[in-house]
Amino acid sequence: MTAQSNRTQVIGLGYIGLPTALLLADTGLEVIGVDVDQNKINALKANKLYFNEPGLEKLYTKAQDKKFSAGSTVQPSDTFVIAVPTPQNAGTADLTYVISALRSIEPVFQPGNLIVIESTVGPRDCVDHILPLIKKWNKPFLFSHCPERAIPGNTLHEMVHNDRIIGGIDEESRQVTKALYASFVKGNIYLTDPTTAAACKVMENTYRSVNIALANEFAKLAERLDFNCWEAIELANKHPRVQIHSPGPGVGGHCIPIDPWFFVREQRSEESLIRHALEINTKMANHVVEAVSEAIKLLAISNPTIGILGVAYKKNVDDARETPAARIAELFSEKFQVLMTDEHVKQDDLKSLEQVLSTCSVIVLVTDHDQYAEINFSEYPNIKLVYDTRNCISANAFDNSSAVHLTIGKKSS
Ligand code: SAJ
Repeated sequence: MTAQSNRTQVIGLGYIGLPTALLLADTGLEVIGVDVDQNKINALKANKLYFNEPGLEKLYTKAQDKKFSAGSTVQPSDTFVIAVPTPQNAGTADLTYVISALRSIEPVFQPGNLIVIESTVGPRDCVDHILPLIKKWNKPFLFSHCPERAIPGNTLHEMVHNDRIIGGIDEESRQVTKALYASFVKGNIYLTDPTTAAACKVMENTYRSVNIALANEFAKLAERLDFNCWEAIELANKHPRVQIHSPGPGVGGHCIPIDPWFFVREQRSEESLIRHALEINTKMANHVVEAVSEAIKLLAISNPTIGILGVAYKKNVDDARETPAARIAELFSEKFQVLMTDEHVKQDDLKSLEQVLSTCSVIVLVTDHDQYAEINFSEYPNIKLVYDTRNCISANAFDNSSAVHLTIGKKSS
């Protein structure tokens, strides 16, 4: 019973599925990308990509000369890679899309085919929910969970160079899946079972969430105790066993604010460090709004209009899922008029950067897109206060400007 991996189908052509499909196609494999969203298929057929990621366009152009095609129906294949969203639902991974992908595979599934789940799932989801469903088909199968570990903004590089963890149900599943991934992964490939693979993925994102929460606590302490948190973190990180993360306006994206809940839900005690970290990160939005509101009062800025720079959840990406900018804008809009800008993100309610800079009296930088480091505030005499949640605006940007410049994690003086 060996899947030949001659034809591979990638189900779900999003931030992970499309790059994975193209990397596989680049190795010469026949790859069919499938998505239920006809707009995505139409875009691909019209040679258009629907999200930006360094190197993706070039890879897509190359894939067209290879055996890559996109469509909306699942075809018979040796291998099916599922990379559909698993949103959080009451602390669990919502498996609706995974299950519907499996249902679309069922009619074309042949004995010995391989199914790989790339979507992030809870540690026991493969064993408790996904495998029982496949077993009902009564055909021998190979199965692995190979959680994606690439970061938006550097997806292709990380997909090729990061180590991968493959959790197969048996040795044959592990080896066949390893052969598939080894065709494009240059990092090490480690083999384990599906539950351990899923637990690793959730642990990785939990580690980051808790470490960011710690940095956020340090930032608030720095403001009380009058030290520069950014400098202190840089110096503390000179210690060979310390790696403190960066404070900020809170945490966004589809992983760090979500995946740790898969563990919290399994914890029997209310005293969860992981839950507390998630809450600390969410409440950074309140911290930002309180700090800015206090400064507005102190500086006696009347009728302030708040301009939010950056809506994406992190620098230089076009992804606004779970972004702290949304929470911050909502809190501000209870008291003030708010304008938002982000030239990476496509959203109807956004203004141009120039419009925000030339009309607002208070600027709150939420996302550290490169372009914001080049703003010269002396060109905008209307701006009275700038609050930087990422420590990315240098003092030079305020040469010949009378605006007050505050940074999270530094005491306001
Ligand atoms: N952030 C901070 N301080 C930091 C680092 C990040 O406030 O020191 C914020 C960011 O601004 C952003 C959020 O946290 O709002 C998350 O960004 P991120 O760059 O930490 O992570 P993601 O969500 O883009 O990608 C993560 C990655 N996981 C890890 O680094 C452990 C990526 O490798 C995973 O593939 C991805 O989650 C995922 O899909 O799980």
